[in-house]
Amino acid sequence: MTDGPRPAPRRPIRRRLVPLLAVAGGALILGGCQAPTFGAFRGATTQGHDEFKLWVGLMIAGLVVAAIVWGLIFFALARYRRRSGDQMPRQFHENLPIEIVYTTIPILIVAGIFAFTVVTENEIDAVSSHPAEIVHVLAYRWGWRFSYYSPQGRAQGVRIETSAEPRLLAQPATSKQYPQLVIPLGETTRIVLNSADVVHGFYVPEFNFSRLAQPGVTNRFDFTPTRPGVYRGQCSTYCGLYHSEMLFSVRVLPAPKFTAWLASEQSSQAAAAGPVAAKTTAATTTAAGGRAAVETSSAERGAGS
Ligand SMILES: [Cu+2]
Repeated sequence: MTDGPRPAPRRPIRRRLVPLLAVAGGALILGGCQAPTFGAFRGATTQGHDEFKLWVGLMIAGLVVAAIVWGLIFFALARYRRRSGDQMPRQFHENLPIEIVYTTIPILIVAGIFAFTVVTENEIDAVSSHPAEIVHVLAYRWGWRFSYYSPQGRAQGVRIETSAEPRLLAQPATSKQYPQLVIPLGETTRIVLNSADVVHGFYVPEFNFSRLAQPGVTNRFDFTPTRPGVYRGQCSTYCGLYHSEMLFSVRVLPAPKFTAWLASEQSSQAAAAGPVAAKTTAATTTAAGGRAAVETSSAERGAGS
């Protein structure tokens, strides 16, 4: 008789491990029905919700992979731990089937992530041929201008813009110090985004959406809000001294209220400012007119819908 390696108790460990993995995997899969947000917003637009679903899917896929990897590591640690009387185990250099498996599986995972990402990005970037409203957004140092256009591209005489002098206000983005983009609930608003000077970023966290505002480039995208409310927005690309003051908010109103708001803005802005209507949203309105005139960029004028 030899005193070779003691046969390990295979059955008991496997029996205990299989139900454990099944319970953990089942909890993860069932947990997907009421998925946690994993730090993201659920998305207050249809586009933002698509982004949220992709994010949650990737996080769950990552956790499943992590669970399998950790499970195999701990299984190997427990199953093949050193025991008294052990001898050097059999040594070998390669195992072709295992190498094929551990090369193929990651390739399939990455291909799957790529496919889901492309499909989701295409959904988010798709622009409707019949938007209910068109808003030209002009970013400039250091503010925003929102100009409203009809679906046919006619200016509606409503303009909301930053009017406070550039200085460190350090207020919340939803404060009245900053401009507010108002859009209708459940309808598609086309945003036509430009920059008058340097690269800025148009970012609304609760829409799970950010896009660069670039001089000489027009970016178009749609928002279809699903929840009324007020959402903060900010410049997401460092653009200079008062970058932190490039704040704004988005208010989503039910469609009838939006129509009423637009009509009241049209009449009040026409009465207040004559041919060039501009709404001032801050208490400090002094230099706003001058800055607006300087910053009416050719970019915005050239940006058709
Ligand atoms: Cu900026």
